[in-house]
Amino acid sequence: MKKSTFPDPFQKTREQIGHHTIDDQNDPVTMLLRLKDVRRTAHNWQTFQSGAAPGRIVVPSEVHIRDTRQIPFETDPPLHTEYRKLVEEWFRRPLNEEYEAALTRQIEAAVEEVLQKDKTEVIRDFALPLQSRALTLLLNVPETEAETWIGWGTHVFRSEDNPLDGSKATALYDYIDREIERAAAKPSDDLYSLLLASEVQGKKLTKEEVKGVIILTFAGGRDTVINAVTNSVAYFAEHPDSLQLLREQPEITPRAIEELVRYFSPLTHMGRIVTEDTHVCEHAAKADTRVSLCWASANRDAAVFENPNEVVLDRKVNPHVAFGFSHHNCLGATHARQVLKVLLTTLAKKVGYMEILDHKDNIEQWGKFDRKVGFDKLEMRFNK
Ligand code: EMZ
Repeated sequence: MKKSTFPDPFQKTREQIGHHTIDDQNDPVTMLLRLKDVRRTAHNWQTFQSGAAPGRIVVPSEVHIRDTRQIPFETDPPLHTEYRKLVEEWFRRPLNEEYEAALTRQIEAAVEEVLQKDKTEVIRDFALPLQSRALTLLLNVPETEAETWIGWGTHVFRSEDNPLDGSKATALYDYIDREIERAAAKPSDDLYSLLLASEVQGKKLTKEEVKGVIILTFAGGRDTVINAVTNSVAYFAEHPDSLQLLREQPEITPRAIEELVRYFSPLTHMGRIVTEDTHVCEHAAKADTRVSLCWASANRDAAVFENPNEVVLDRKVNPHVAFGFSHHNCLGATHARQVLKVLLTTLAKKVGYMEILDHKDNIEQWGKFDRKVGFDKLEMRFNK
C-alpha cells in the first residue's frame, strides 16, 4: 500500500448498519456514517444541537478542559446567524488579491527552503510553520507572531502523550487574553479589534465572546490544515503524474483541492447533542445523548461517490462534506482552500519530484475503527 493511501475503516458498518456507538469519557457518541444521514442531521439544529455545554460536541469531549464557548461553532440559530454575520466578510478576505499575494510569498519561500535541504520533516518543518504564518494573514497580525504559535505544536488542545492536555489550553488562553487586552488598549485593523468593536443583538461583544471566536480560529484550522498540507505533499510525492497534470492543466486545481479534502477528510467527525427522544438511521437516540456527523465516512459513501476510495483529481460531481454541512459549514474554508491552491500551484511550478524517506502514520482510534488521518512523522526530500 502506498504511504499516501488513506483506507476507509467505516465501509462495512456504513453499508450494513449506518451508525456505530463508541465510548468517550463515559459520554457515548453514536457516529452517523452515511452521507444522507449526516446531511439531514447537520441541518436539523432544533433536534441536534451545537450550543450545549462548551466542548461537548467535540469528540473527544473537551468539557473537562475548557469552559469558554467557541463561537459561532458552539451556538445555534438564531444567535448563531448573528455571530456568523459579524465574521463572514472577514473570513472571505483570503479571496483578496493582496492576501493571495502575501500567501504566495510565504509558501514560495517555504518551498524554496525545503528545496535547499537534503531532508525535511514535513510536519514540523514545513506544514506547521506554513499554517502558522498563513494564520497571521487571517488574523491580520504581524508575521512574527507565528514564531510563538509554532512552539505550540500541531494541536492546541492535544499533546503527543495526552489527547486532552489542559496545560496546553491554558497557554493558548493566556496568550489570547493578552492579545485581547492589547487590542482593547490600542485598536488596530486585526480580527481582535474588529470583534471588540462589534455588536450582537444591540450589545457589544464581551471579551469572553471575542475569546470564543479567536480560540476557534486557532484550534479549528490547526491540525486540520497541517494534515491537509502534509497529506497533499505525500500524495504528490507518490503520484508524480498528478503533479504533472496540474502543471499541464492548472485549470483543474480547484477540483483537485476539493478531491483531496474529500479523500483526506482532515476532520473525522463533529458531534451534536440530541434535544428530544428521536431516531436517526433507524437508531433510537435519546434526549441529552450525543451523535456525531462522520464527515470522513460520509465522504467515502459509494451511494454518492463513484470509486470513493480513489483520488480522481478532476472529479466533476463532488458534494463532499469535508468542511461540514449546512449553517455550521467551516468558516475557515476559504482560507484553507487558498492555502491549498497556492501550495499546489507552487509545488507544480517549483518542484520536479519528491521522495518519501521515512514516515509514521497518525492513526486515530474511534471504538472499533482505526482511521489514518495523517502522519506523526514524514521525512522527505524535495528536488527541483
Ligand atoms: C474545536 C474544533 C473545531 C476544538 C471545527 O473544529 O477543532 C478541534 O481541533 C478543537 O480541539 O476545540 O475548535
